Amino acid sequence: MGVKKSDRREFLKRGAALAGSLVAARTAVGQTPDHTEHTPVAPGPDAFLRGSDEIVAYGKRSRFVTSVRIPHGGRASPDQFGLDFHIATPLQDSVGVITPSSLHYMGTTRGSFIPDIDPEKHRLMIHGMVDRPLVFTMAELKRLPSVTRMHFIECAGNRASSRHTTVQETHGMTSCAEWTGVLLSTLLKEAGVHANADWIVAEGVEEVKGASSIPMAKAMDDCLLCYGMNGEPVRPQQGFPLRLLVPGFEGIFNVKWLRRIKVVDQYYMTYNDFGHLTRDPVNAALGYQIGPKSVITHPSGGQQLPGPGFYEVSGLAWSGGGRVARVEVTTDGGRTWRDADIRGTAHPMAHTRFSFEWNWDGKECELQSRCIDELGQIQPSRAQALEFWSTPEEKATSVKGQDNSIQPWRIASDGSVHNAII
Ligand SMILES: Nc1nc2c(c(=O)[nH]1)N[C@H]1C(S)=C(S)[C@@H](COP(=O)(O)O)O[C@H]1N2
Ligand SMILES: [Mo]
Repeated sequence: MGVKKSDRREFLKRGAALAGSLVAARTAVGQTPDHTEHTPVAPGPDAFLRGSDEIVAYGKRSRFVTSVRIPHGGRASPDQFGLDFHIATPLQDSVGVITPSSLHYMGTTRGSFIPDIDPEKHRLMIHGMVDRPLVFTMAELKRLPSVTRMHFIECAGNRASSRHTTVQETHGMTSCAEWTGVLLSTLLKEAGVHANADWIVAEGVEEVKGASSIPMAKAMDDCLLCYGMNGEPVRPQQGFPLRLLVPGFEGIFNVKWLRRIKVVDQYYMTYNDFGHLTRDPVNAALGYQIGPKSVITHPSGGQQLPGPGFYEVSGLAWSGGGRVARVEVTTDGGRTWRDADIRGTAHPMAHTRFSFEWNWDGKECELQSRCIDELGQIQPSRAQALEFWSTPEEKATSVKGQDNSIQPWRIASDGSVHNAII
């Protein structure tokens, strides 16, 4: 990623365009442009918040901030029995790259009562093909050297369809958090893995166990046993008190409420195999990886542009293959592509914010973004993703496997924004 240096002339030109459109935006809402020396006075607040023990103890967001998660996939959450199913993150309102823990998406393999685990009583067992089977308390895990890393998780069922109207519906089953914990390799080395042990099986506490087989090479590489998330303990919906993080792999591998790791010499079939995209142990590592993906979060479906002029087009890009190297944006439906700016640091297997300065001329147009990761993998078009996962004869309208295809948003001439998937 090179740092872009815009020369002074380019800078001044952009500055003038920006100032021009802001004046236009202000007059559009019925104010007089203010070219004189007097400074308009900002109004004071209508009211003040009364201090409360609750707000003192654990803050609260403004009542004017109303962004919330929604049930995903047409199923109520919670349902009539109090089970949670899939819940989607409001990406349309996201800024930066961290998903607040309260807004992190939630994925389940079969609907969950959230296990209510006392961390004092919780144990993690590592056994199977090891020299020394080990059992850890949470306190023991926290004494070990820790790492803190930014990583996204994405459910393999995070698919866009023409029926969706907002980015929360098309892409809300992914989130990104700062995770803290112990490298799984630290514990596996401590246990002493046998030479012919090529897999681990990781298991949660619930009755369906959320168990997955994971290649030993990945387990020894960058998998994390997390007790921390965004500066505090992992939330119950995300696996309190301990969850496995398998960076860049399909969401279902990231076992929550983790209680057991069995070291084995072959792929174990589990209930999760109903949820995996690939059941091919030979090409497992690549088959499990989330491909390069991106989406424009502003402007996105359901939003409204007030009128022509300057906008910062902004979105998120990520890849299971490593860092986001580049993001390209088109404002003419894919005829021409230009490099977007990467905002902040592109961490490996983490959401990465991109932005693109755009002057909208008020005509109908289509915005898209495309991610290129550090391996050189390029985010596919929808046609390519459909073709990859199904035969042309099937005439599929939804991607039958992982959908990392390019998302088009249509801006109508009245400024309304629409999902342009057909
Ligand atoms: N124990 C357990 N782990 C689990 C699941 C589960 O139901 N039980 N769901 C999986 C699925 S399908 C996904 S997509 C991710 C979602 O992680 P999140 O809820 O923290 O976003 O967790 C995975 N880990
Ligand atoms: Mo999932």
